[in-house]
Amino acid sequence: MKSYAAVDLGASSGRVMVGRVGRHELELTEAHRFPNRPVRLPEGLRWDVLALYSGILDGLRAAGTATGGRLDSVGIDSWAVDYGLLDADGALLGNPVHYRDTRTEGIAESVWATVPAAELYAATGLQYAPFNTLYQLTAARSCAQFAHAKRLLLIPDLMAYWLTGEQGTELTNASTTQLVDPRTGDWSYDVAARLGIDLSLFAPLRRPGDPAGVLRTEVLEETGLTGPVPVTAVGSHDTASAVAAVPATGERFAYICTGTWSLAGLELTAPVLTEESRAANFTNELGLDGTVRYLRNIMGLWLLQECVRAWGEPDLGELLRAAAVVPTLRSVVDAGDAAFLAPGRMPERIAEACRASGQPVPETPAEITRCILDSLALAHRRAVEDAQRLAGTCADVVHVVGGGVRNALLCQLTADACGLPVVAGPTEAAALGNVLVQARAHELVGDRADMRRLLTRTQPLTRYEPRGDTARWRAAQERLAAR
Ligand code: LFR
Repeated sequence: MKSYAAVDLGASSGRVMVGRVGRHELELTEAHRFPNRPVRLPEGLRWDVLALYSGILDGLRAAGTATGGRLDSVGIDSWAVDYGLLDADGALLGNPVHYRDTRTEGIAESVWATVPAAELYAATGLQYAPFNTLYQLTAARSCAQFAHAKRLLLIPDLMAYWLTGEQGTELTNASTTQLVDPRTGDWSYDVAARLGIDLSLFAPLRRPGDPAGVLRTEVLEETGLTGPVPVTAVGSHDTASAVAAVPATGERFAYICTGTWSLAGLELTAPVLTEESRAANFTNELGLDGTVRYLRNIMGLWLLQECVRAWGEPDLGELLRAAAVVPTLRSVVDAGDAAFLAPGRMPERIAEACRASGQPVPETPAEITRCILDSLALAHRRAVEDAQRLAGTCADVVHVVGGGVRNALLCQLTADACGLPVVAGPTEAAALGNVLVQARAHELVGDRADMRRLLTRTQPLTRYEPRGDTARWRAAQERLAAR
């Protein structure tokens, strides 16, 4: 058995997990979990990357305690699109900007004046989201800091740089910048040139499985680990790692990676770059082995997390039990609406959206929670259906992975809405995908199908059969579209 550390940074917490892998074994345990608290500064919403880095060091120390100081490798994944800028000495210039910061408002229009949105989609296959790195970079260009920037490292690559001293740009995450051509897996040189973006800001591309340096001596001292400890590039976009850990047994599956976001779609072998796909705002992000993660971003459990925060953190189990007995589909909101992106006042914003669309206004926390879960299930249905239509494929099963696996009501409603069985699990999909890519680099597992077989054999999964017929969900979808 070999031991791998998976560093998995999410929008609200980070964790270091230890994966023990053998030819027929896969065990995952949590070594350390730490909060990820964005900070609101006068200049805007920022990530506290030093706290994250400290959390990683604490986590590696804890991982070492669990494995007798030996790790066969370390892999890092995180949310996408955000980055740190380095100066000519390799020092970080300022605090990385949070993708929920408002600095990109109105920026997309200025980009589209140079490269029309349709051309941008045909070249990069990326959904429109205000936070795509391309728009962030366009907004950043007028800042004093940017004049001193010599290098841009995406968040997992920044952490890897601090751990190893080596710089690289991991491809699955690079594909979320909107500067990569999903057909070639290389930069979109034409888009970058037309928009005046200097691609030499980025370190050379590396792919999941590539070596990414070894832990620096100081890191070994701080963590008590015995060197050398290699760092391996994984699918450093958390969603790429999570999709790699979807325990599918065949080809005809859809997936929903749940957590702060719901990322719902298909694994394809080639991008879908049609105008219809652009209009439906589907994205073509890159996955393992040249696959395409053809999916739509849905606001996800963020909607509930923000409400729970506003309500002073009530007991979640009780809240979900109360929500389960609220009638289905009383009122729904568009869970894909970017109007819900920014933090704050979420219960009020949801109530306002229901009022504005002439539906019953949910009032109690249970009613609002039910409105959110019904809305998510409906958005899941729409995404799974649209993805199949746009890609011309068929799914027989929906795999739900990530934090939402723990939410049985959401899983059942998703099965009901999609009219397909849902297989829920694993919860820690991103960390498992991260570990499996490291194990594959050491030839402990074979291809993607082999990785998935190992997951199916070792991870607890729950199956939800669809209840009732989907007509009421279809009707709710039509009502929402008509508003
Ligand atoms: C999920 C995720 C999504 C990405 C969003 C912002 O954690 O990585 O895939 O669209 O965060 O980076």
